[in-house]
Amino acid sequence: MEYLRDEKAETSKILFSGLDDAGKTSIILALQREFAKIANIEPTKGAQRRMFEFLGKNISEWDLGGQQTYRIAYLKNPTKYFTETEVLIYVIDIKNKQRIQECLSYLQDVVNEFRKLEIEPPIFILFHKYDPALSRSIYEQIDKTVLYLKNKILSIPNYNQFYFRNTSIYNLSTIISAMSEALLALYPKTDLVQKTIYEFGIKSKADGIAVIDSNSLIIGWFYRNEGMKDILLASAPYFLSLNTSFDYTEGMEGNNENKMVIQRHGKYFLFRKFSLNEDLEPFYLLISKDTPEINKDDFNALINILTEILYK
Ligand SMILES: Nc1nc2c(ncn2[C@@H]2O[C@H](COP(=O)(O)OP(=O)(O)OP(=O)(O)O)[C@@H](O)[C@H]2O)c(=O)[nH]1
Ligand SMILES: [Mg+2]
Repeated sequence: MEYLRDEKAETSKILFSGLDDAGKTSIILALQREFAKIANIEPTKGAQRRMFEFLGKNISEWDLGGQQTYRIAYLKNPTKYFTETEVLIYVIDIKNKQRIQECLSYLQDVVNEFRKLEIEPPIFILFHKYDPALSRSIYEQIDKTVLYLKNKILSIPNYNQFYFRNTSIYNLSTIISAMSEALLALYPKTDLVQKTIYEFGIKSKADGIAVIDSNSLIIGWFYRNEGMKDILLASAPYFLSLNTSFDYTEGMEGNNENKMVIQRHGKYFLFRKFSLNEDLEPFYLLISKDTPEINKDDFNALINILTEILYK
């Protein structure tokens, strides 16, 4: 892992921006399943940086506190804050109609900075606080605001890199899929990985598959219907937590296969740890199927192909 950490070219910068109170830090904490910290969250002071690894790349994550004084400071010093951005996550509190114009205006400011810096990173617009179980009239209102914002944003001239997602920290799968997609935008080989996992899904007669990394980010998936997708995305991080709590048995290896199986609705959900490269963090396969086994040869073939794609 060390040789990668030293390699500057392997670091990608991902920026979280938006107004104060939008939910940026909450999203970052939700991804880490730090729900207790979200309960006591304070406004972020200035830029908070964190490094983590994703698919062998170092990701430098910048959480730009959104209070007005900070926003002004970032715009005054664009080379410090916006330079070399490879992905922007722009978070909008979709429930706060009063601040929609302010929100659009700041997005425009950020896009202008990108233009000046001559970069055009993909911008993932998160319509955030799109919480589950709201009343119908609230959803109707929110959907109207979303539509209005989409139109406005798509009419920003000469910028064609907008992607829209609805998210809520109360629906973890929305956070995980939006963040995974944003990070996968950094990888040219994403389609190949996806195709490989898809083919493995068909071959193993799976109902669904999610391959995640140790931050519960999804690197590839396969599912036969949307319901299965939601189950897999929502449960994968909890399988990961459960797996970590059992990890103390690692000292007793022997025939420890590092596999967990749950039976539900006549289906089996298997969770399995695997490595593609000894120097890097492991990955995890979550697969739903009719039998509690995975064909060893098919699984080994999957590992070989993924290694080939990602590390050769
Ligand atoms: N209803 C709802 N509230 C949320 C959601 N995500 C975050 N919040 C709340 O929004 C408030 C602000 O969240 P933060 O994560 O601190 O917002 P921020 O964008 O980091 O704010 P700054 O650091 O000031 O820029 C907190 O009270 C969170 O509990 C969500 O999905 N739904
Ligand atoms: Mg914050």
